[in-house]
Amino acid sequence: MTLSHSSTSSRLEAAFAGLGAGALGLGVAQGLAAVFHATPSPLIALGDRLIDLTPRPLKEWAVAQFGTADKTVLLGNMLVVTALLLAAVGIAARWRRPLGIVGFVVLGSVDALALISGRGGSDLSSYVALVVGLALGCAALWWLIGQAGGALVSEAEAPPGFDRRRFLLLATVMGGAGVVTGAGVPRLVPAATGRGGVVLPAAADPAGPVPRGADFRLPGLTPHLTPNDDFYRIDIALIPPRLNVDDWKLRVRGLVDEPFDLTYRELLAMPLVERRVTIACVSNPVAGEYIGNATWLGVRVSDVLERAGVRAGADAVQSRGSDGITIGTPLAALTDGRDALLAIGMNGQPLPIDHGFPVRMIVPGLYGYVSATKWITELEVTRFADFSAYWTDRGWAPQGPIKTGCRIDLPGDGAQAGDVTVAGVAWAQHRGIGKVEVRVDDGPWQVAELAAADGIDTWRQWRWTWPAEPGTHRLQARATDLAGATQTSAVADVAPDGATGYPSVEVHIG
Ligand SMILES: Nc1nc2c(c(=O)[nH]1)N[C@H]1C(S)=C(S)[C@@H](COP(=O)(O)O)O[C@H]1N2
Ligand SMILES: [Mo]
Repeated sequence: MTLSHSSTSSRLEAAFAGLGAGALGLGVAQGLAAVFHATPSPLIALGDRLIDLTPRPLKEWAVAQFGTADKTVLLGNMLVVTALLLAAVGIAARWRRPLGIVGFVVLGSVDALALISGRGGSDLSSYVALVVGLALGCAALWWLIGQAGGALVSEAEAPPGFDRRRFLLLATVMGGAGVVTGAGVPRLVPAATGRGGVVLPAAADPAGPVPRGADFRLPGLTPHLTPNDDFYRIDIALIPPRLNVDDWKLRVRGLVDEPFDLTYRELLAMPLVERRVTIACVSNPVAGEYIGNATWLGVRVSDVLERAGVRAGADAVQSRGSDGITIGTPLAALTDGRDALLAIGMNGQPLPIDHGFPVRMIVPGLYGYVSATKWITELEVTRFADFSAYWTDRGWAPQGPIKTGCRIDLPGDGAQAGDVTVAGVAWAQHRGIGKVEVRVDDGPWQVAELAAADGIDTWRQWRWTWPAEPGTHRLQARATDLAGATQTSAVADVAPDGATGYPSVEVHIG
């Protein structure tokens, strides 16, 4: 007796074979890349290229739709499309086995192209991981299809002894092994060599306690210090690079007398400074959430530059992150006495991986895209005329001082007529906040009470008691810096150098 086998179900088995063998190859490639510390890994190389090639309107739409989850959405879509392609290769292999190999090699070549054209060049070990994964995937597919004998190839008859369930199980185990390797190994690697082993030395120059009265501690009002887990994350890395401190070094080069490499251990041996600094993203819309305040521990960038000896004629530092980004910062902002840091600590913890472990730059007064390089690997002293940084190539301004701004956090929903607390935060990094005013329904500006100042590099809370009447009202606020300059009312979009306009909220008083 022969088992009759419909062509649709054998197509399904072939799809499973492509999926299982492909997932095995891809997973092993990802796992190997993690073991080699290869950047980028084959999958990330592809994601990075997709991010770089996304036109700005589509990117802005994605950020508006998904916020900082945009990368998770992209990764999910990539995985679904990849799975469909692998299944299609399986179906092709059902017809002619060599076609399966051709299919996998084509997919591997697309990935190799992503590695070749990648942001900062790719490690040799990235290619090795890709080739090993590809070879394994091809071998696995060849073997699997062979296991089915003619069952997948001829439409009518399965060979004696073909066990359909066993076949599907084999494909599933293969795919499962790939997923476990690809997702699991990268998580194990840094645990051995990375962040868990770091003990932060004490600061030679500590930040001191937050001044009394800097935080009104009102429920619903943004706290003065942003906990690490609540801190916004913005970067071009599909998955944050997992660097380890033993391999990390900072190359200091360019227009300097003596280029040198700095290891993590050497960095920690330099004088450590601790400062509270509020950083913000140029993509933060008026009243947006892409701003946060933390205590940073690190070494002054100027100490590192001094050791190299900056030559005359330089006006910029181009830094690189291991995700391939390049960031251009005015040399003056790194050497004019403000606390520009190569930070290793955030709120008493080693930098979280999402926020740049092991080392990032923090510069008071500048938007992140021109200053806050995470996973930093290089400082190149140069001239603005001689390079163009990642975001400058995409239409953003080469220089990005943070614009004075503020946000209204309170009142929330459900306020009742009577005395209502209106409160929020205001910032003018490295100039300091001198005044915040509020107005109701385009009435006269009312001066708000300011919380105690915590230096000029952090935001400042403010509050105002509003004798509120029932109905719907519009509240607006505006901030003025210590030099007396008030934020502009002119409405501007985030591109090319930061949004402006007064924050405005509508509130319903019961
Ligand atoms: N390596 C790297 N560093 C980076 C970026 C990036 O994409 N890659 N983005 C910058 C931008 S645009 C901002 S706003 C800040 C955000 O820092 P955070 O994610 O720690 O809040 O990091 C900056 N540093
Ligand atoms: Mo940013």
